[in-house]
Amino acid sequence: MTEKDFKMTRKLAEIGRQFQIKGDIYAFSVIKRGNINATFKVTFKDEEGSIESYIFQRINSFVFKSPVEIMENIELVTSFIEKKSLNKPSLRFRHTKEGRNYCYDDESSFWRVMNYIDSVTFDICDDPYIIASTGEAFGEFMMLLSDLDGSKLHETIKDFHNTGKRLDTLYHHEALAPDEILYECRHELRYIHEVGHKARKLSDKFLAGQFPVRVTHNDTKCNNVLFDKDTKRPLVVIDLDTVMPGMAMYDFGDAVRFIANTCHEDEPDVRKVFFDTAKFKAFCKGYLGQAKNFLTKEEIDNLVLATFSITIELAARFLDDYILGDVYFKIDYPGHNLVRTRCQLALAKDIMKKYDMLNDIIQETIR
Ligand code: GN1
Ligand code: MG
Repeated sequence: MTEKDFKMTRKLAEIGRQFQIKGDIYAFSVIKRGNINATFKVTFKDEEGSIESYIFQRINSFVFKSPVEIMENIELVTSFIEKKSLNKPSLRFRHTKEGRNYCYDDESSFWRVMNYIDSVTFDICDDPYIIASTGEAFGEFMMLLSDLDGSKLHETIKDFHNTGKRLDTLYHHEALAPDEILYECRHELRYIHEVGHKARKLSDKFLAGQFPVRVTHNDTKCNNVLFDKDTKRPLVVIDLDTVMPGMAMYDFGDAVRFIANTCHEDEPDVRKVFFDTAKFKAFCKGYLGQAKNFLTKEEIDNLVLATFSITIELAARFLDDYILGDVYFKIDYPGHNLVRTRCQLALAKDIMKKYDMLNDIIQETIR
């Protein structure tokens, strides 16, 4: 065992004790998913030899300034869902002796622990059945929460999907950036300025009270749905850190931004990046099957604009982080955030090209 692994085992064991988990650590591995938190699968063996696995997560306190509020939101949402969705596994968080669903380690890092659900996830997905099931899972998630009073939830990251504010932040940092960075990002910045007014339209209208406030997930990537290994049916929606009051349309948009991309979110060769209409159609079938029962006509008519808008918003966030020196998103190599930006912009341009066709698919699906 390396020195690093030894230290980590000790740390995880200490967290496990705080959450009253019996036994000793038998194995652990890092789950390399997500751009923000650190996630581990940790397996314990107790005195009788029985083995149990858990998910341990260290919360990124730079991104999540009030993690206790996040855990309050999560408690509310998971218990609300658990009461309604019988026969399905649910996310259960461990509690400390004091009854808290979080703890701190000796370095003041914030930790939480939940049950491990044996399952598969998909980072990229070509199977229309899985894509439709992902849509169904997110549609159902929102339907289950449709009668939860959103005002009970904390807005854990203020202005998270306020596209106008995200763009203004980028423009502000652009004005302060050194010339070589501005030169390097000139094409990306030019395009974002060109389409910014269109991309901010929906979130401006939402802030003016013109769309319903719903309980939304706010990070609807397909790898946030766990699937049964054998039946390939969706089991449960995970990553509830950003569950907040928000726009339904953006949850849809964020999901198809990710799942209908022909490539990964950070594909360096943008010539390969397209918005796949067949994947989009499959997602719409699953999602709208659930969501057409609660979305308004105006929301449905704006789903494609929402897709474009959130893609531009994310591009602006990646670019802003690149300009600031990668302070927010975890990166695997220098320039990673610029690569992500370029990939999202290539996707946004293709969405624009296919705009009318995508709207037709939506109208056909609800008919
Ligand atoms: C971040 O860490 P992860 O993958 O759950 C980000 C999302 C972005 C996503 C892009 C709290 O999510 O908003 O869409 O990266 N989450 C936060 O991959 O900023
Ligand atoms: Mg997330």
